[in-house]
Amino acid sequence: MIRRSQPQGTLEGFEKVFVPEKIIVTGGAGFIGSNFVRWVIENAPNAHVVVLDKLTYAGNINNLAGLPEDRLTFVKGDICDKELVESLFSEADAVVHFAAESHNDNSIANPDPFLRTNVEGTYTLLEAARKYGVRFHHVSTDEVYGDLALDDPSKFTEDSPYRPSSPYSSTKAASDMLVRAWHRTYGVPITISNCSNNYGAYQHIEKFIPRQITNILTGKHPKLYGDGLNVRDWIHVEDHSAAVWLILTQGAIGETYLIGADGEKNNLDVLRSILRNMGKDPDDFDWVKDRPGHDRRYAIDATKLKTELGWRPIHTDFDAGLKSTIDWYIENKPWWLGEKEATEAKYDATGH
Ligand code: NAD
Ligand code: TDX
Repeated sequence: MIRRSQPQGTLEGFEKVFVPEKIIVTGGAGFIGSNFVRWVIENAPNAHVVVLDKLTYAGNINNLAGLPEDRLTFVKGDICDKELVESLFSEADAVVHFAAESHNDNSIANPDPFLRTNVEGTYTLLEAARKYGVRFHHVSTDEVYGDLALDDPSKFTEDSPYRPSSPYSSTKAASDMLVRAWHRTYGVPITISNCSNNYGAYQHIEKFIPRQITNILTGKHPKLYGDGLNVRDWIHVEDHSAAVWLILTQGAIGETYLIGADGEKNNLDVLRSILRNMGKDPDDFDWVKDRPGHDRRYAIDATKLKTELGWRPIHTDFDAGLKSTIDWYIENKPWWLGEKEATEAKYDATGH
């Protein structure tokens, strides 16, 4: 049964579980978006998914290959295209908004598309949600909270202050603020999630883990920034997808939930695990110059998501998840090989 959300945006008078029948997934041809689409098709048999994706360098239509055509509609387009967005929203119950420029290093080299897609794009979607009363789940990042010191015992919570460091994270922070304001001022029925670093299949090879795996597979040295001691809180992408679905369907309107799986590891340890799992010498990598403004440590306290919505991660063995991710890149060479040269050329230009 469709529970169409109302502009007042409270759960009052509504059933506890929101069951959308037609969901727009922006950025559904990207890494996490396509995983979420697969997750919905496998786990929500009554839902029809409409993917809206511009197919930038990071989007790949093949990420959705093999999914049933009667459950999925693909629309190639820009989230900044108001007319297109309105035509899709006029027929949808919910939107799950993944589309973004997502890579910190790219944002440092050229912030322009980050402002446009992450800020103006989110604004365009919010206006359409306001017009058509569409439930809006905004997918964001823990990077909006800045970073923590290595010796700080605390973790990010929903109450941590916003302190973004990079052009990427500041545009994501701006988008979170827009979403909150559209809820408070116009009553758009929103939820927000801020997740930690994802890993798994279909992740673009510009990102840390797949870059190192594919460097090894093409005879290049892995590259480690700075002193290698920066900590990221790793979560398997399937655990992220399950959490987003839970928040969309059972989260309280207007609320923010942090998503993380207690996966803190420093980059040096992750790289050595990759090298070990691929039968290489654990010191066989290059130290390269640090990222400007490089966040030191991220760590998520997911207590709210666990206690209020009962979420638990399934992929709790990082080494097992890493092994299956390595296997995926070995088995799916045609998926990434054509991108490798251009991706490394971008890094060469910045000394990374
Ligand atoms: P990605 O770069 O792999 O995919 C982004 C997708 O958005 C691509 O398919 C791209 O074509 C599409 N896109 C970009 N600009 C668009 C536009 N203007 N209109 C329509 N589509 C457009 O990103 P990802 O790693 O899958 O991240 C997805 C979302 O999750 C982002 O919002 C990101 O901020 C957030 N997030 C990512 C992580 C992570 O570890 N990767 C962690 C937390 C949150
Ligand atoms: O070659 C590399 N060597 C290296 O040491 C690359 C590409 C990265 N790094 C370091 C930088 C970071 O400390 O590894 C860490 C992870 O880097 P990225 O994969 O670029 O991720 P990060 O900057 O942490 O951001 C990611 O997590 C949060 C996603 O890209 C964001 O979209 C998400 O919001």
